[in-house]
Amino acid sequence: MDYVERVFEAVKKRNPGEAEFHQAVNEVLNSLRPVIAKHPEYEKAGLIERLVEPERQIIFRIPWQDDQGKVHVNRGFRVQFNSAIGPYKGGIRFHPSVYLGIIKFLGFEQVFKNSLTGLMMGGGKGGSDFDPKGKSDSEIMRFCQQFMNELFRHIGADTDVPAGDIGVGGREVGYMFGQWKKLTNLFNGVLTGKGLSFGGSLARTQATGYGCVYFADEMLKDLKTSFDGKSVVISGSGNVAIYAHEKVTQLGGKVVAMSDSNGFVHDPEGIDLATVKRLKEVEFKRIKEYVSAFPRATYTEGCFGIWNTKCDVALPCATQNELEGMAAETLVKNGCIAVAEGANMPSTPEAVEIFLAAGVSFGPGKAANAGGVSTSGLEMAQDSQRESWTFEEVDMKLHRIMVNIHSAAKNAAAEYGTPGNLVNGANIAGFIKVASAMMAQGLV
Ligand code: NDP
Ligand code: 2IT
Repeated sequence: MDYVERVFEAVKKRNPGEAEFHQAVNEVLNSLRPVIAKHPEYEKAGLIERLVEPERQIIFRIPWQDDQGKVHVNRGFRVQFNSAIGPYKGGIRFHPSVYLGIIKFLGFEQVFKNSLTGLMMGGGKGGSDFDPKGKSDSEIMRFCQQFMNELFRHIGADTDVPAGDIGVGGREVGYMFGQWKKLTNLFNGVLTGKGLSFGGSLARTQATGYGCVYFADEMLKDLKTSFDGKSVVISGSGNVAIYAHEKVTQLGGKVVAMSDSNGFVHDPEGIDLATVKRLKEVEFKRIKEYVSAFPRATYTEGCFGIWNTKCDVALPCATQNELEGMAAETLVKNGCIAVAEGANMPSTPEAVEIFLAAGVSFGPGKAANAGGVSTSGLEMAQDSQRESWTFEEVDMKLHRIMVNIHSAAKNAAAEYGTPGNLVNGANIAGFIKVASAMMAQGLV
């Protein structure tokens, strides 16, 4: 067994039952082989063993009362994975599937993603197995307050800066910020994704979706083409999916299918974004309702079928492991030329293999969806300066960051012997900065 294999075996043994965490670690470690081979000092310093072990993991009880007065107990998590290059930074997810393995996979990915942005941010992630679906506004508020009643002692503007993720958007960040302020008597940039009236950044709402499309646009440029006239399938219909749709449409593409966890809609004329925004951002309804507004569209039960829709570009923007091997084969067969991941780890390892083998341009999540956390970094900068930049200014910086991430991943892929493989490139480019900071800071 070589060094990488030994570390991976130890990860599986030490973190039993955490399949998503194993999957994320395995992919990164495999990419890093040529870098590790060039740097024997890493093994001496136990660098990879340290890289795969979170600096701190916090698990806590969240008791809360529903509108009927019934008591519920959920579990809260914050995994502070790596602070070598900046304060821990990463979102909070509220979804019933959340357990330690999900938060650890997300925190691990975040370390490399945040490094790729070029900003001063370490990696972390948090969340709860709380299910926000069907909850009243006051239940959501009470839950967020109770979540913060424990989290506040572990975070801080220069320590750990949470944000949103699945099930956590502007409303939840607002409630958490309010409770943080109440508990600490501080007003600072401890959370990002805040409302514009209390330190939020313009373009943060759009950032992940826009950033993913900016990244995909760079991939298409390498294929000597663009979004103009392309048909695009976007899974999900949440924050990332909606703003990916908006940017694809601005660039001349046509989004023909979108989904939620229940099923997907196909509209050959192009999905009307205003209708999706109304259904999802205002009325909190299911994507199925789209066909009431547009009878020309069809609804299919089950979210996995969306990848059977013929398209030129696929943007998985819902959740982990939502695009499996068979779906990848279908996409390839139907002539898909590029896949950029708006979600975190949406393609299974088998699907990634299929895309790479078929020569489909593939942009992995930690690079393609880094626009969200990049703009969070820009929000932190604005908060520190007590300033707010215009939408155009933030969007321009976001665009520049995405172009830079694409070229960093592309260059690293070529330098380490796998030209065009943005999976290897993103993992290597993200790792190099973190590794050099960890080496410089000694055994801590
Ligand atoms: P939202 O909560 O706004 O939307 C999530 C969307 O994905 C919904 O349409 C949801 O459907 C669907 N979805 C969630 N879980 C599942 C599931 N288990 N199976 C099928 N569909 C599911 O979240 P975001 O848009 O913010 O996040 C989407 C993805 O993007 C996640 O992987 C997240 O980690 C990633 N990401 C988000 C960033 C951000 O800034 N928000 C930044 C970078 C990455 P339903 O409503 O039915 O649950
Ligand atoms: O996965 C992610 O990068 C996010 N959910 C955004 C994190 C952030 O801190 O903005």
